[in-house]
Amino acid sequence: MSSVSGVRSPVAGNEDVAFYLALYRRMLLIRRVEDLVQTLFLRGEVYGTTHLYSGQEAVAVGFASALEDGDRVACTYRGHGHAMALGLEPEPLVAELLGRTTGVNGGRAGSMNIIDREHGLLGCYGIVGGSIAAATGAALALKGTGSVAVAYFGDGTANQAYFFECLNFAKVLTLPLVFVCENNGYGEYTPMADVTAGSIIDRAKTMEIPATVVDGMDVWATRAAALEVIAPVRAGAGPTFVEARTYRFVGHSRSDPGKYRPEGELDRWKERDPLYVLRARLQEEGIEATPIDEIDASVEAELVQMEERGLAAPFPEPREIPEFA
Ligand SMILES: Cc1ncc(C[n+]2csc(CCOP(=O)(O)OP(=O)(O)O)c2C)c(N)n1
Ligand SMILES: [Mg+2]
Repeated sequence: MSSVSGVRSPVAGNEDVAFYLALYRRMLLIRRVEDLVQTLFLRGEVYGTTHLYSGQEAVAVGFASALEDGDRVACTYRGHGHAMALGLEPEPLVAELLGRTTGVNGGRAGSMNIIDREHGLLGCYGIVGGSIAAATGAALALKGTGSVAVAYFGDGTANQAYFFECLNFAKVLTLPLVFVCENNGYGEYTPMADVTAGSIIDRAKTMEIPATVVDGMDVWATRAAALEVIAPVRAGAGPTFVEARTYRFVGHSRSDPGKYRPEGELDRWKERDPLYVLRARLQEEGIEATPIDEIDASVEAELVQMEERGLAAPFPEPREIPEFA
């Protein structure tokens, strides 16, 4: 797994100004790429469906910043942000969604099936719970190596059979597995509270898996939590579980306007937009506005280029469908 310069620093206390700014740039890139993807989707340029990550950036970026080469990650269909947080550049991601040969999977995977082995991404799984099962298998292979597997999944996934089976399996076999539940309050159009008995972390605790809740809108908090909980997993202590409280700023998928959400809820969460939270923190750390504004401008320029180049790239040739006996 090759690291993106500055975005990964898996040792606590090793951060410098360039590292903080790189975190900001990566979170902003994720947000703006998702805006672009939505625009392209509504223009009919994106094949298949999309599930955008806007609002949840601090989870993927905070956790990815604490990972090392050799770690493996499985995520859900809401995976564009995870792929970019791990180090995939936006251009091959956007080209993939446009179905072009320059896409990370040659234009044949699309939004829900992205794989990026170079950065440790095993896959984005359209089947709810698929990411947990894939990461559990990876953790089995990684046992004793010092590397960890990370399973990202949503709150709705915590009500699935896979969830309980994999937690149990990981605990009994002392697997190096980090469960990261991204609790955004909804599974499709259903409020999580209406369909979930008790607390999610208590489900892990009852299996004696250490479990903690973190503010998923604050990249400082997610990074600190990741550094703290992953260290013992790496050392062989077995699985750990984190529930990141977060919110998606857009609908579930495609052009869902999210009308099922109570009035004012979105605005309240937007007050804690992870980009604002990070910007404020950067200024507290003494970083001036100028380099941050420069990042904003450079991201906009990058977006224009990636759209132009993506749309100009060729589609893959159709291949013969193999015959099965
Ligand atoms: C096994 C399975 N059942 C149902 C679905 C349909 N489905 C797609 S997304 C989704 C909601 C999942 O919610 P959550 O786990 O909270 O993730 P979020 O979309 O909020 O990130 C459902 C039920 C599916 N893809 N796979
Ligand atoms: Mg959810």
